[in-house]
Amino acid sequence: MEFTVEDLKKAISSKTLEIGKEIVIYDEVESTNSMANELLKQGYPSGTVVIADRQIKGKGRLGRKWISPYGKNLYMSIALKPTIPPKYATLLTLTSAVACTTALRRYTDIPVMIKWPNDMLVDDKKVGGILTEMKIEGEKIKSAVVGIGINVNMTEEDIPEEIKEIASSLKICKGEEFLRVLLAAEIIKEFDKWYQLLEKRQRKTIIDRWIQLSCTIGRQVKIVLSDKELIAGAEAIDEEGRLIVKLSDGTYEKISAGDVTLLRTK
Ligand code: BT5
Repeated sequence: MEFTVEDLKKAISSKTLEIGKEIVIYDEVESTNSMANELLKQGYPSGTVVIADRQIKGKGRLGRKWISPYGKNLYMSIALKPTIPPKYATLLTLTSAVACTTALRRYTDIPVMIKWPNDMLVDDKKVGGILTEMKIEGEKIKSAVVGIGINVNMTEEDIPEEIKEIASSLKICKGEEFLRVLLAAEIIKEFDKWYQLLEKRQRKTIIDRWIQLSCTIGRQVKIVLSDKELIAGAEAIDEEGRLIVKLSDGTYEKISAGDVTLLRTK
């Protein structure tokens, strides 16, 4: 990795309250999410950040893979012990998307948008994704790991055929390279701020900001659920972070997990 923990801490400069108190950087891991989980088990505190230069088994949602070439992108996980009730679990992903998107916009000036629940898009192509994994015990979230993958300096040639149609990178969007250390620092600072709001139950502030940054609300979408497919209008987000959609017969459904494809522009 071209930067050290000290470099990153210097770039963060301000004192974050919780996120980044401990930072561990690896050259190569199977998945930063799995490693963050492992560190939590070993007693590392909530807010520990894990970064790697390459992932051998980078994970997407639902057993999918996250393509993680060496030295180009940001692969980062944040280990947490949230105090929010499990019913607000989806909100942790939305909070993370708000933090990452705000940080990306500030550092790159690219108009990154969020697609519900976890994609960061530029011109409808994916430049980043978030994978939240949780351990729930009874009525409590025992631990959570938020994994953040951002395509930073990948070129068109670096993008494998299987995702060429759907993926992009900050470099492709803007025509210049970005420093991963500065991007990681921005994300950590924003994450600290938004995560505190979540912990303080400021759900409306988070959801309002999410809606401002979203390219999902107001669009016609296709939703693939485990048992069916729906075509509907994306109308709103409820206070648990679920997507409220209006079907052609005028009825509404609340979606808490599923894949969304955007069908028409606003
Ligand atoms: C996600 O899943 O978007 C979550 C990605 C989270 C990755 C981070 S990296 C650090 C941390 N450690 C991990 O092991 N994971 C997290 P999902 O919505 O399921 O999207 C996965 C799909 O996106 C794949 O099936 C591909 O179609 C596509 N994809 C895979 N790699 C990609 C990439 N680098 N850029 C854009 N799209 C990609």
